[in-house]
Amino acid sequence: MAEAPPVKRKREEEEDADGAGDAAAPFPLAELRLRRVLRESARDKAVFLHGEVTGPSGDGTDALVILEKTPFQEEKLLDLLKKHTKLELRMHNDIYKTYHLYPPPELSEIKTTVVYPATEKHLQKYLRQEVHLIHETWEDYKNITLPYIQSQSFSIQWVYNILEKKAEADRIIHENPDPCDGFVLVPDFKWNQNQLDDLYLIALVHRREVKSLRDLTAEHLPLLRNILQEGKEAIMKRFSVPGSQLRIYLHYHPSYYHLHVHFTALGYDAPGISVERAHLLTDVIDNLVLDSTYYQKRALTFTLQADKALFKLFQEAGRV
Ligand code: GTA
Repeated sequence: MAEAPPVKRKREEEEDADGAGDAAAPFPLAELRLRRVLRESARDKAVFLHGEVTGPSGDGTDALVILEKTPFQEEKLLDLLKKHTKLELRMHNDIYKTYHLYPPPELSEIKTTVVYPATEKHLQKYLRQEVHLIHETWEDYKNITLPYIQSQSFSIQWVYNILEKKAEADRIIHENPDPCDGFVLVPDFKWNQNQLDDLYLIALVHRREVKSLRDLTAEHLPLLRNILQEGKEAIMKRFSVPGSQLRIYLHYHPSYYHLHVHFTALGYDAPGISVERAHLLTDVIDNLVLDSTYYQKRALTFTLQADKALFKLFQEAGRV
């Protein structure tokens, strides 16, 4: 894929207005000019677009738009079969036939995620690129990674908005308000809550100084156990999905350096569940019980995109 052209930005990540007020304004989709397709995934049935909002509301501001076909909703299947407007034959051989079915608009929604204004880092994140495995020792973390994430990481204003009830307050599924061992559980951005097949929730901790797995010690065990126990109970209560059918894990590295835990349906291949990124919460708890400084000792393996500044720092240090 060609190198991304420079991106115009109206607002940088670092400008940390709480952004919660933007939610009311509808995104001007009709004024979007497509600049390029960053990535498409036949498997996920999703396409990641870089657009530019032109006209009075945008003035050339960059936007990231993700279009994604959603899973079938069982309760709407009858409507889909009965209300379809057109069934068009594509192929016929003996008893075998394939068709294209054209459903009415209300049964053919496309989940649309918008980041607007988008920074260059948002666009880079979704651009399909070559990836490499990095084996990060604790020394690498201290000398290379930590200074990098302290200066470069994505804004976590959206997390503070949730914790302070400035955004998504009506979506909270469960809260333990303890400032040290408490957290908020909300549906993840990626889940439209229409069906349980792709159930995805996220637990955001109240304390603000824990960036990632690397910061965890036995001191955080009460917090992690609360997330595991109360998160499972809340999901059972609200969605009737038992804990044995949930995949509960942390990402290393996460995109956002404020400790959070992912809860996804076990049967769902959510983005980011691969062995080089996901760490099961139960394993994390067990490791910390065995050794409080486990995550300050062991090397952690993850992937980095070849054009990421962090990858270049690892290369310069001769660690790739
Ligand atoms: N409720 O405002 C928010 C919000 N934001 C900004 C992010 N999240 C939010 N949730 C709520 N409100 O699961 C969620 C994200 C993510 C979690 C952060 O917070 O949806 P993370 O720090 O470990 O980072 O988790 P992660 O997993 O990289 O998150 P992100 O940003 O979603 O990246 C997803 C990766 O999955 C991308 O790199 C992309 O390659 C891939 N992907 C594949 N399909 C999709 C898809 N349909 N939508 C988004 N990403 C997809």
